[in-house]
Amino acid sequence: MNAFITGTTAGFGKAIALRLAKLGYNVIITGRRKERLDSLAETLRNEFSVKVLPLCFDIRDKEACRQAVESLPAEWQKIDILVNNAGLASGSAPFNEFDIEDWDKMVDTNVKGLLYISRYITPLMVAAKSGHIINLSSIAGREVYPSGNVYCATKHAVNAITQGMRIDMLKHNIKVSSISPGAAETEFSLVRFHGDQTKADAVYQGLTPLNAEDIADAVEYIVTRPAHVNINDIFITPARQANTYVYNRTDE
Ligand code: NDP
Ligand code: 8X3
Repeated sequence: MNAFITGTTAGFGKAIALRLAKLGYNVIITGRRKERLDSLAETLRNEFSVKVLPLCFDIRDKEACRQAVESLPAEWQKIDILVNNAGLASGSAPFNEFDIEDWDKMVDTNVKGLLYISRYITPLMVAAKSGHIINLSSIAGREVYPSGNVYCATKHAVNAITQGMRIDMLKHNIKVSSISPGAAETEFSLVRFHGDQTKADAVYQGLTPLNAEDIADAVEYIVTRPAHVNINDIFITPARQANTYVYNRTDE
């Protein structure tokens, strides 16, 4: 069984790759940071004795996505699970002040990158008459919060794409699921705030956020259901989070 996971050099994607390897899947791991990919590949091979194929490319590059999928060796061409995880928030500002380059990054990665990879991989799943696609959405796909404008729009788009995929893939025996996490401590906030650690830390101040293992747990639950069951979405937040702006920040 093979799994293709995008964005495995950090956060959720890395934890998901480790978890799926633990479950016995051979894993195709992707991201832009080659050293991290190579190091993860070594860990996966040593710890779980699975096959690993690291592919280093920028998911915003349509041609690179096409090449990554079309150059898969024969033994990797049956993709049982695709986890569309690579994504980011870039910047936080009111709509009228937001850096347009940051908007481009988010739309190009979270929406267009997800579309490219999925468009190239779904024909392989259709040919195999089986497969499971898991899209990383967010609480931001359900709500919109101040200065979250386009990040929230990209995750709303992910939800629409997930529903569209589910309809069109149904007759091909391909399951489509999503996971919608609330605040989780990964490199996400550091990336959003362009490397400002103080601003990133403030996001999680006074509460125990979700961690990457919590999301790997959700993936494990989704992929271990019986054949007749599809989990449409798992909406998961820290216990101290009610929505995108109401937190109980009372931890020491
Ligand atoms: P991280 O920043 O820790 O990891 C993001 C991963 O995405 C990295 O491996 C990064 O790899 C990859 N990535 C980003 N841009 C590109 C690109 N252009 N091409 C290829 N890979 C890319 O974030 P998280 O693990 O937290 O986020 C994973 C997903 O979960 C995202 O879609 C995010 O929107 C979503 N999410 C996160 C939440 C959170 O609070 N953390 C909550 C809800 C959803 P590299 O830089 O090496 O390319
Ligand atoms: C990440 C969670 O609330 O920062 O998708 O948008 S949030």
